[in-house]
Amino acid sequence: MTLEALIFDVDGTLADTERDGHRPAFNLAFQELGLDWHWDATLYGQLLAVTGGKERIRHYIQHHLPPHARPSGDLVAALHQAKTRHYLRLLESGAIPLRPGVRRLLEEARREGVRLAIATTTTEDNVTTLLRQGLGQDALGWFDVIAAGDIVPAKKPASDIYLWTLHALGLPARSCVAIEDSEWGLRASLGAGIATLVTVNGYTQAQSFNGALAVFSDLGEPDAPATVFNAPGAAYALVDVALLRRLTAG
Ligand code: XBP
Ligand code: MG
Repeated sequence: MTLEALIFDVDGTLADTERDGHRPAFNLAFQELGLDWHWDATLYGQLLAVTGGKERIRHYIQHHLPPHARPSGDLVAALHQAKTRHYLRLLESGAIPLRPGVRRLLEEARREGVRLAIATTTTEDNVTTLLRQGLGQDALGWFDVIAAGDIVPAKKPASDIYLWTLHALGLPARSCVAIEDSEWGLRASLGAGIATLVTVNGYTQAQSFNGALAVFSDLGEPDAPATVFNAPGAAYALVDVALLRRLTAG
């Protein structure tokens, strides 16, 4: 297999965005619309089983609120627009840095001629703002494809967003590697036939990652080696293009 492209998930992978980013943005939107709803970190961890912010709000209304407490009108679109506005403001404040090794691997891939793409459930605005904030204004040009949110009918763990990304890249799955953080994300990329490396975070570390190339704590930095979870003692402490080529050479 020749490695032609890396396809990155966003939330939890490029940055640890959920607990201290999306979650407070949801809570600010609830306040703004006069609702007494509050998603604490534990409840949010449960709600992350539903991908997509609009779908998550709808799930919360249907499964966590008694019938008499459910809003009469359909507030989902208005709530999600307000939440996205708050989330973008959080990103623009610089409050959410890229995870270890992300910039290093992206820059190395570019030097090595490995193409870059994004395949995410979140909105395109959220992605472009995170990339500009974390990598600089010209960062969008690093990516041949940015596939985000509602451009596909079904969100992860469905493989739609990865199949869309492969088509847009004009590449077969065997020429690509995906980087994900969650079980649902892994199922989506594997379902599209894409070899996938997982870097976990606080919300996903206990999930199952059968079929992953490898499971790491993060992508690692030379002065801050990563922990390899599914190959204890493995002699690699950071994820680089050479390792990805080695892991997919078989
Ligand atoms: C994670 C998601 C997203 C975010 C919230 O996406 O499931 O829905 O939690 O973002 P990823 P939105 O595929 O990057 O892990 O409110 O914009 O959906
Ligand atoms: Mg993710």
